[in-house]
Amino acid sequence: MRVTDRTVLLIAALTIAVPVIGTVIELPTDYNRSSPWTELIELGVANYTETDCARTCVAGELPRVCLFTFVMEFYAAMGTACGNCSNGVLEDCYRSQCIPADGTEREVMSINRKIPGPAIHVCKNDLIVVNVINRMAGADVTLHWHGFRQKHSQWMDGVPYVTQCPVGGTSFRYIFPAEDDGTFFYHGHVGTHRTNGHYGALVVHAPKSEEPWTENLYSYDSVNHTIVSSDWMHETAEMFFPGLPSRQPGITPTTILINGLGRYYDGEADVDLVNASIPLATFHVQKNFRYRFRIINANSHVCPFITQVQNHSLMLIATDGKPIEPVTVDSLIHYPGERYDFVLIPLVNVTERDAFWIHFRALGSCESIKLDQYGVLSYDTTDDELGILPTRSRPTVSNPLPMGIVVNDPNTTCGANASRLCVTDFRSVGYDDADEVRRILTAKPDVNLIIPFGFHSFDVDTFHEDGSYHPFMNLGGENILSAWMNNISFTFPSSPILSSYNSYKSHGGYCDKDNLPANCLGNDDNATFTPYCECTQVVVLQQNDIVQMTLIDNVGLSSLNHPIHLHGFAFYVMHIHQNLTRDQMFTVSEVEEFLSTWEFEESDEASSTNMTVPPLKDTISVPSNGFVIVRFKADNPGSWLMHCHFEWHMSVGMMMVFKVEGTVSSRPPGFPECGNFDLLDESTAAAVQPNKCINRKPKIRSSTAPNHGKMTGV
Ligand SMILES: *[C@@H]1O[C@H](CO)[C@@H](O)[C@H](O)[C@H]1NC(C)=O
Ligand SMILES: *[C@@H]1O[C@H](CO)[C@@H](O)[C@H](O)[C@H]1NC(C)=O
Ligand SMILES: *[C@@H]1O[C@H](CO)[C@@H](O)[C@H](O)[C@H]1NC(C)=O
Ligand SMILES: *[C@@H]1O[C@H](CO)[C@@H](O)[C@H](O)[C@H]1NC(C)=O
Ligand SMILES: *[C@@H]1O[C@H](CO)[C@@H](O)[C@H](O)[C@H]1NC(C)=O
Ligand SMILES: *[C@@H]1O[C@H](CO)[C@@H](O)[C@H](O)[C@H]1NC(C)=O
Ligand SMILES: *[C@@H]1O[C@H](CO)[C@@H](O)[C@H](O)[C@H]1NC(C)=O
Ligand SMILES: *[C@@H]1O[C@H](CO)[C@@H](O)[C@H](O)[C@H]1NC(C)=O
Ligand SMILES: *[C@@H]1O[C@H](CO)[C@@H](O)[C@H](O)[C@H]1NC(C)=O
Ligand SMILES: *[C@@H]1O[C@H](CO)[C@@H](O)[C@H](O)[C@H]1NC(C)=O
Ligand SMILES: *[C@@H]1O[C@H](CO)[C@@H](O)[C@H](O)[C@H]1NC(C)=O
Ligand SMILES: *[C@@H]1O[C@H](CO)[C@@H](O)[C@H](O)[C@H]1NC(C)=O
Ligand SMILES: [Cu+2]
Repeated sequence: MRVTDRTVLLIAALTIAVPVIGTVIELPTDYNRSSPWTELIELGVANYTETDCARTCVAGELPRVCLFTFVMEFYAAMGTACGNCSNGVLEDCYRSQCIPADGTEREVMSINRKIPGPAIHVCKNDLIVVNVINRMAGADVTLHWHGFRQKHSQWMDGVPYVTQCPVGGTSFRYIFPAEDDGTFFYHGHVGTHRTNGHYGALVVHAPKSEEPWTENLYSYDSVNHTIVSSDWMHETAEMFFPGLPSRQPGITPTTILINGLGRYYDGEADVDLVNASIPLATFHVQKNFRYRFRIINANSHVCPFITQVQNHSLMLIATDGKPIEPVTVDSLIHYPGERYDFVLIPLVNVTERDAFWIHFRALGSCESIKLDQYGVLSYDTTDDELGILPTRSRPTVSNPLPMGIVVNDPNTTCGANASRLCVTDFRSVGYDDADEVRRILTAKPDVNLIIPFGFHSFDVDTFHEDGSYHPFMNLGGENILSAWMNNISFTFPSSPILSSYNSYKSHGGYCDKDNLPANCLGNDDNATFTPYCECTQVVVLQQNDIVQMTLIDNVGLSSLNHPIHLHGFAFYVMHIHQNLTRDQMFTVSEVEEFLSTWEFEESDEASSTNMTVPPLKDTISVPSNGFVIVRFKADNPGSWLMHCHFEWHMSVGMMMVFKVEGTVSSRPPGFPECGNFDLLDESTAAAVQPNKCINRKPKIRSSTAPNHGKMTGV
């Protein structure tokens, strides 16, 4: 980079600093990413509980060991640590063990007595070490590092029974390198723990000089400008899993939290329901500077959020951690599991200590319950100034900010309206090997997967036949649903697929749509009558296959866009298809017909050095009744889950696993094992077949288009 006075000034201003106290442990640049524990033992890392890593990243600097200790507990929001927080003493709400949430006392699952859990900020190539200590009696845990591909650490993906055994009343040390920079997050991957508070920010910063944009887009990338949104309930999520028939509306959030803070509003009447004076998430900026914000959607429920900053435009520069050509918008709609980075376009002439509302609204099926929340953007103030509230008029659900240019409007046909953008309107920047990218985008795929997903609606009488124990959620009344991909509702095996694949396989432990267990036979593409099928769906991919995958929403509801998340990879989003006038799902054969003539369109000017490269994402919202085409190269051997990121849908089987052949990094020494025990079965514990259903051949009537009535929380 050419150094001018201006860049010197900007570099000087650039900080991701938190106070540098405590321990710094550096690693050789060429540490072995596949088995770093040898080096860690030599460095005496086990002697420490945490080290400092949040810093301004500098090219050529030695990577560090970033050590965290996460203690997981059952704990209380608005508990004794909160002092007089409920009486308006704001400082008390910020006490280190106080979880104010929305001011309502409830039991939560916490990490280090915080919600969100401690934020992890590291530099690219650092080694992240998280010692998880589970103090929650009766609850297994794992942590997933959402968006990390774990290419040299496949064992550390944190999916129970896919990459590891869940952690009971013990501890587990996650060790993995930060190979890609970008905005990620971590969250519990067992049960509905994420909904109860097990999530937090995970950001890998890169040296400014290694950023892919030709222009200098911003001056500050602060740890204090990370926005983690979540949906919150006043009872533990387990209260609603599988669900209570008398609770209407079904399974639905009560409050929106921003960085764990929010007021419990009645959005319709626009009144504060607890008067707890909970502080709002506040973001401080200085006039005339540009700030990089990172927004993480950690929601569990089905409602997307729209985020708007009063009077400000947002220049989007990355999605799911991957850089894009900047696109300036006014409203950003985001789904669970997605991340967006934006540069806040500053106003030229704000008044002294001006402040603006940041407005979050829940859309989709939450529109009827009028759910919204606020953050504050504050000019010329410092991080220790509490209780700043804008004096400007506050946007509300019924009187929101103008929409302007919107990303991810669920009511649009992609490409049809210049003020309604889809992620397919974004362009990747910063790829290394142009020829390889072109091949992934345009070659005839080695594997062409067409994967419908949907719900299975049970009839109450057959559902409750003796000996029948199907996993389900109850959305209120007699609305009993399970979920599937490829018509198969996923069940976890009893020991991790990554370590037990061969022994399970030899006992017929896995299934796919061409190899179904006996209780699933009769399965076909008949959209109106599909027998319910439950097994461990594992689709095998050869190493380096170019995979084209088309995900079809066969749920059959309007305004419910499922965010599908793939572990282990980022995929190119090639095409998003939705026909709003059709109001009917696409069948597999219709999609096959579409694909037979569809081709990815390169721009005319494209050359091997200047291509139209679609965005890389790991979570894609599939429009209701539509489909999405993605492509990726299966260059990461391992066992990788793909699932809907709505917590309840995943919990009832909207999941499947890709087993990518090839050599996985060596199994960490002492890696824990688990499995069934059956004294009377000759096969070993690990080989106990998950598909041996005890229920009789099902006589279940089903429909892929269940009647939801007016239920909110699908
Ligand atoms: C972030 O905020 C904290 C107070 O909440 C403050 O101590 C710290 O200096 C801030 N960091 C930066 C980089 O502004
Ligand atoms: C790194 O560790 C892996 C696993 O133990 C080993 O196979 C590989 O040879 C090591 N690489 C180097 C460069 O030492
Ligand atoms: C770690 O602690 C052990 C036991 O106290 C000690 O023997 C060892 O020297 C320590 N290692 C380092 C690198 O500090
Ligand atoms: C709350 O405030 C009152 C009055 O200032 C004080 O007496 C009391 O000790 C405080 N309680 C806590 C838990 O800090
Ligand atoms: C909150 O305060 C307002 C105004 O002081 C009052 O009308 C309302 O009843 C209070 N709400 C609760 C839940 O205490
Ligand atoms: C903010 O937006 C409102 C409504 O569009 C407008 O009236 C006002 O002038 C704007 N203020 C600033 C400082 O841009
Ligand atoms: C900035 O100030 C000028 C002069 O006072 C005014 O005309 C203009 O509308 C202001 N811009 C905004 C965005 O408020
Ligand atoms: C989408 O359309 C529905 C039905 O007209 C409407 O209720 C909803 O508000 C729209 N959503 C958005 C984000 O505009
Ligand atoms: C684009 O969508 C917006 C909002 O729905 C609408 O007001 C506008 O007319 C549309 N423009 C075109 C060209 O269809
Ligand atoms: C689909 O299911 C219906 C209802 O049971 C049945 O009549 C029809 O023959 C099935 N179609 C196929 C192709 O299996
Ligand atoms: C959308 O669906 C309608 C009704 O089925 C059909 O007439 C129309 O051709 C479709 N449009 C596109 C672009 O496929
Ligand atoms: C690359 O393509 C864009 C349009 O897609 C064009 O504006 C630009 O000039 C091209 N750059 C080069 C170096 O060819
Ligand atoms: Cu879903």
